[in-house]
Amino acid sequence: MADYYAGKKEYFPKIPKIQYEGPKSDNPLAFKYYDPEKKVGKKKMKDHLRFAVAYWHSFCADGTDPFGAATHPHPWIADAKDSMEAAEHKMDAAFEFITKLGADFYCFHDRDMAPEGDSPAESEKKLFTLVARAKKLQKATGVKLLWGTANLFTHPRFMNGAATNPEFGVLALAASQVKTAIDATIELGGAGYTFWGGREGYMSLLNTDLKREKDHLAKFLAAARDYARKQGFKGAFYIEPKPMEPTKHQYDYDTETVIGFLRHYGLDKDFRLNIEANHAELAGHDFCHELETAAAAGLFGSVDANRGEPRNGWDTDQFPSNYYETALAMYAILRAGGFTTGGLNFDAKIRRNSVDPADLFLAHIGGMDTFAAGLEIAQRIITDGKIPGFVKKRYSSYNTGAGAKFAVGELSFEDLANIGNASGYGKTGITSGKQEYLENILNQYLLGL
Ligand code: XLS
Ligand code: CA
Ligand code: CA
Repeated sequence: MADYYAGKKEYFPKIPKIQYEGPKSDNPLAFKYYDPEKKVGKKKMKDHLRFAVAYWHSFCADGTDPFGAATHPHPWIADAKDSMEAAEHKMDAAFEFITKLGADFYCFHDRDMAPEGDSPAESEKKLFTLVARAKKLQKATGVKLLWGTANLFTHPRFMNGAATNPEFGVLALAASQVKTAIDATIELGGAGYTFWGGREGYMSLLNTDLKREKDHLAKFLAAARDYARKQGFKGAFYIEPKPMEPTKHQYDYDTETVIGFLRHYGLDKDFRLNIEANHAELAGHDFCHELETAAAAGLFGSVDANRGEPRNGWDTDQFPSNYYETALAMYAILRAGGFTTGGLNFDAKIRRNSVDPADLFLAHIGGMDTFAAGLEIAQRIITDGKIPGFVKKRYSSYNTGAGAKFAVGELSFEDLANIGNASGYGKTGITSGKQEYLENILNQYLLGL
């Protein structure tokens, strides 16, 4: 690590390596709950949480919003002679940041890492120049790639979609881009590859053949999978649901919709869900609802860790700070068996007016602490056993006798009706759900931090 910094320009010179100092620390640049080596249950915190920094928000976004100019001038592009040198400096800054923060992973889009060229071949060359640099930096720092992806939404050619574009030519260009992004992901040892269908949806049904577009999307995904597997990629493919924005309706609306789509097209063996908290909210769901839904289908994969602003109807991508939400999320994740290829990717951006150089660190520290606290609380729920025990007991009438027979499909509908007729109404079903009792217990865990 010392070698890595030797002789290099530092982009965050005033920031030391972030350390764990515990809940009583008043050092803003220290972890209060995230203690990477601490064991929680059977694994270390860092292995449970697998934190990743998102290249796009942290090193490309500059505070621009639809109403105003950039507010985050990036020092790493200021002294660059051209866009390739700027991309190199940005990468150095990114690895310095990730290393000082102590996150183990990062995620990127092709166009975050390298600028587009004048032809697909030139774009590929540019990307691979940067991929070679990233490979060296990964080796020097120990930082790993959680997943790669292709940006199929920024360029005007994708205004009518990428894999769902009514023009075949655009779909083919999307394939060329995804092929290169998959190659880059493989070269960097990525544990996964994500598809977020930014413009895979529609603005109006008056100009859209919905069935054809979904069929094309499925064919595109299957072909991309086959290519990656042929190249030896063993990682997971993720679909990231989002209901809208930038389109009015996206085909990967929410987790349940994506599960139906994957199963309908036979893609559920290779594809998993990458669930984003803010997108869950836009779909009208709790974050933990989306996680539980994916886990129930055996398709849970990875997480884009952020939060929305409940009073806004758009994708604010804020850093997580609500440990009630992260506790319930980690409870779902632990019960799903935890992460294998996936992790917690901070798909989040600092606010437009967060203009101090330290703000990017503070945002990530807060996000990591919030998830570490969530993990500890989730583990407490499981170890203490009251809540899972209650749920188990709630369904216990399906464990023996006729209930057990029903659960394995051994009773006909007439059998069921006969059992109902024989039992009569009585007080059947008048049983407390105990929600308030359970909420009070959860609060005890939360406050006992
Ligand atoms: C945008 C998405 C995007 C994906 C990756 O809303 O969250 O950033 O995570 O393309
Ligand atoms: Ca995301
Ligand atoms: Ca988002």
